[in-house]
Amino acid sequence: MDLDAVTKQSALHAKPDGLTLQYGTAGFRTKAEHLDHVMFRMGLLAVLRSKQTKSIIGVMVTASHNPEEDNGVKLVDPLGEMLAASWEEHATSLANAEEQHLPRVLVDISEKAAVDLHQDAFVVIGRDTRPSSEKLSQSVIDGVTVLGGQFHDYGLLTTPQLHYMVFCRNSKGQYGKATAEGYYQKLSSAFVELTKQAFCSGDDHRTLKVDCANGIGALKLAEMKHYFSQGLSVQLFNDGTKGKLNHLCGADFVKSHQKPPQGIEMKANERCCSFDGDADRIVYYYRDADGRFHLIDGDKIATLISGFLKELLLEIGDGLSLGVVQTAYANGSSTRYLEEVMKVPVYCTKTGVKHLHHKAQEFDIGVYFEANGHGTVLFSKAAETKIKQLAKESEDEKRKAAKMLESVIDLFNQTIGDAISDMLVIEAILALKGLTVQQWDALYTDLPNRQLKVKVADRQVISTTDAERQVVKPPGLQEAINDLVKKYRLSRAFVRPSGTEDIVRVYAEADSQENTDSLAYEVSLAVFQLAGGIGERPQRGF
Ligand code: NG1
Ligand code: ZN
Repeated sequence: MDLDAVTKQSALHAKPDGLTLQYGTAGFRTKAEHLDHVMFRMGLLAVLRSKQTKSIIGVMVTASHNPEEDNGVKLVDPLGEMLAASWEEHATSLANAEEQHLPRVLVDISEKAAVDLHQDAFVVIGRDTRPSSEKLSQSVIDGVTVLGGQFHDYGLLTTPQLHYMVFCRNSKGQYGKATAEGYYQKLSSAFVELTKQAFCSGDDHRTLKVDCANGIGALKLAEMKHYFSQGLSVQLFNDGTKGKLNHLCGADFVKSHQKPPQGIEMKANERCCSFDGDADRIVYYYRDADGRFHLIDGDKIATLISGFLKELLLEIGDGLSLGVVQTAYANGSSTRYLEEVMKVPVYCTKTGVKHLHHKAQEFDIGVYFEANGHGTVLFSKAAETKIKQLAKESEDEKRKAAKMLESVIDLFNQTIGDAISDMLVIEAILALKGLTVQQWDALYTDLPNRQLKVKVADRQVISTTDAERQVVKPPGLQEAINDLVKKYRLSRAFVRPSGTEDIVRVYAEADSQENTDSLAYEVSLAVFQLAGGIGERPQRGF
């Protein structure tokens, strides 16, 4: 390592004094103007990680569903997964090192992680459409090159596309071709194959309106839609030509406000969906004949997909295990429906896809979705081999099911939740089963629910257990929540410190929206009083 060169270059990407950041569930994320040094340093770190794993590493510049002024950065590990937990600590210490300590911290990390500094390094870089992203990704490149790493800059990509590129390159093309075209071809040919047998009842089934959150999803879907135009026609809204990224639109807005985005025309019973700013989340929705808005969130997506997979697994009858992984934010009705009606085992993990992903890997087929629409399906190597074998050899009905499963494997981006691949899987299932959006929605009725935020002086005063469903600290808070929950029917509430914002999140559900809102308000007040609330007291009414 040429530490003198690092010091010199680093001065051009100097760290503002006193700023400390944490590599959290979504990497580093804050206002774009505070991120230049972090980007440079993540370029350095990516080189070390690449040398250590003797593989290609990805760096994605995005702040996903957060406001346009924010930005962020995440590293992608060799198989397209999120950065290993032990390296999150290295990321944090490197990002927070004062200028003069930077060389020492680099040496420390190399020693601790036994990095072979003579190894070559290669880093691939992608970015979203934020105005700040281009410059910030240049800072990543500066970091990569000063440590002698090679790189390929893909420019604009969705987050899942970058994960795909990393995996393709490290699997030497076995997973697919590491180009945008390779991605489009892989997904759309699996979609076309899967929907071959669909009974198409008129145009209604085959058009979908997509709110692209004024983000990267619009550019990529516009490029891709010609590849599957026979099976599905997508109409893009909020394509970034006018509006601001994630502003009054996108999956996060629709899910948290439980209302349609601006900038999309919705006729009664039309199927619509929203992506988030980097296209790794998706939610569906429609307006009924009475004008009422219906949200179909990640829980109902997981239900549709796991129901379909369960049927195919019964058909092939090979004893492959299927499990669904959710978080505490999953609507209680979805958990009940999955367990009691569909008889699918359901597990709850902490918030953050890395936890869900990890748990899902315990099954032959693991379906995981956060309620906010971030999720995918993972197939174990053993399941994949078995399915591919059955698709070749077994008798007719079995073979048909195995072939469909084979397409599903290709259609899901196996590395991370991907709005585009989720969308294509959902559209294929709806077409194959001849389901309308209303019929899908009617699988179960969501319990009314509400999410609120409370500002506290230090959100770390709250600690939780039982996959974040119970508070252990501060004393008295869980008892207070228990007493409030007892006042309502079908009720549930929990609180946890956010991993991405400086707030505490409150979640409540109950038998009516009015009761849910009261419960959410009362729990917020308990948090404010018992966990050091600051600023304005929570108010009743929304
Ligand atoms: P935090 O801020 O820790 O609640 C949010 C989402 C997560 C996940 C991360 C990463 C909710 C309630 N929380 O985390 O599910 O998506 O952002 O983007 O939706
Ligand atoms: Zn996202």
